[in-house]
Amino acid sequence: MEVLGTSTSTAKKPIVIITIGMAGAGKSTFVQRINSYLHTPTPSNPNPRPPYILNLDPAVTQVPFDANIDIRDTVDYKEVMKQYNLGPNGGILTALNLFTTKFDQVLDLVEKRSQDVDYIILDTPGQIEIFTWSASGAIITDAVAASFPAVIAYVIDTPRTTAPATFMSNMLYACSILYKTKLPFILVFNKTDVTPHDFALQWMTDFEAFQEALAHGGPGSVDSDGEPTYMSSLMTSMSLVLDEFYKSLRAVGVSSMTGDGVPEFFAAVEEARGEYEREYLPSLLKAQQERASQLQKAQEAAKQDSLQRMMKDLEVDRTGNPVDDKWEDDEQDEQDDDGELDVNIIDRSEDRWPGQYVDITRARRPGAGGAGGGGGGGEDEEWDGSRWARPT
Ligand SMILES: Nc1nc2c(ncn2[C@@H]2O[C@H](COP(=O)(O)OP(=O)(O)OP(=O)(O)O)[C@@H](O)[C@H]2O)c(=O)[nH]1
Ligand SMILES: [Mg+2]
Repeated sequence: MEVLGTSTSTAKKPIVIITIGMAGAGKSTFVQRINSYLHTPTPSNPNPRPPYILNLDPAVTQVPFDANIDIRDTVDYKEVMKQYNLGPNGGILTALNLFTTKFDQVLDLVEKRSQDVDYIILDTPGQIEIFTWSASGAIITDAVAASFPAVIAYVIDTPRTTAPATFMSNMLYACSILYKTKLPFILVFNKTDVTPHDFALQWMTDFEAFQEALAHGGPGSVDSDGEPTYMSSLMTSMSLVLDEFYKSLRAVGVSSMTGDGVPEFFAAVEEARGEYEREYLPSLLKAQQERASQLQKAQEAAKQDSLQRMMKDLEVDRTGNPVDDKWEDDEQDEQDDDGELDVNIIDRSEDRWPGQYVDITRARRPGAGGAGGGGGGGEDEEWDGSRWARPT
């Protein structure tokens, strides 16, 4: 994996669009829409370059686009639910965790194709918190953002956000993701064919207008004496916080149904690339340098330590402590490490679906022989009923 900092130029790198949003906001439809936009020739771009798409939603039954890498090829989330005795959300989360253990392979596949694509698009699971509040979501986001310029496309269900209180909670959620990832951020007000997003833009730019909407937000905003209620003053204070937040992002209105606003979205992505290079990249490089110097210090300390131990060993009677035995133990350990969970992620666009279903939920099955278990189309015919150990 090439880390961005080691490259002299980021100009040719594809940009990663991480699509995040509440359940049903239209993330997958949006990915499908921008995918079709990127396939469409225009007079200024007669030979468009299709994007590279990753589906990270293990529970989706059908995706409206051809994913290059699909989590469902690697993990069967229903099997995970059975084996770990989990509910649907726990199953999706564990499936994502299992997939993340192989994310280095995913990155290698993406790196291999990075010369041929301008955009890499990630579609995330329906339940937003599974991606935004899990270790695997953070690992995936950090890993892609360390390798490529990256931007968060936060998809909002515009018709469902017209109530000021709902709007504010959605914005607070967006705010928390911005501060967690620190990546350039685009608010995508989706479904503008149903409800135009003008009200949202007005609330974001005109604080008074939003206060006004809050005050007339229905019963509960003022008490019997005409004073603002607790909820109403809380919302006023929070909207002050949001006012600051709005300054650091861009907003576009899109209809994933009609394609309206998609060119504006890509203009915002290009701006975000500049922001990534100006703001995210320097702090990433600084963190990498700090980590490298810490690692160097730790390695030097470990070297000193082993040197001292070796000197001590030399003083020990060799017949009592045969060195050969130690050597063999180490070799054995290495073999065990390598043999574990030997699974390969599939790039569908490279290998046109060879019919070998690789399922890491079964990789530890005795006699499975590692990745793919020798093909078998993923059916249960040879499964002996053994299960993965539950997490301790
Ligand atoms: N009218 C309209 N409907 C839309 C638009 N975008 C998505 N939808 C509809 O919204 C519903 C949800 O869309 P999805 O793309 O599945 O949403 P999602 O965020 O991927 O859903 P989950 O992954 O299940 O959370 C579908 O019925 C879509 O047809 C849009 O721009 N306009
Ligand atoms: Mg979806």
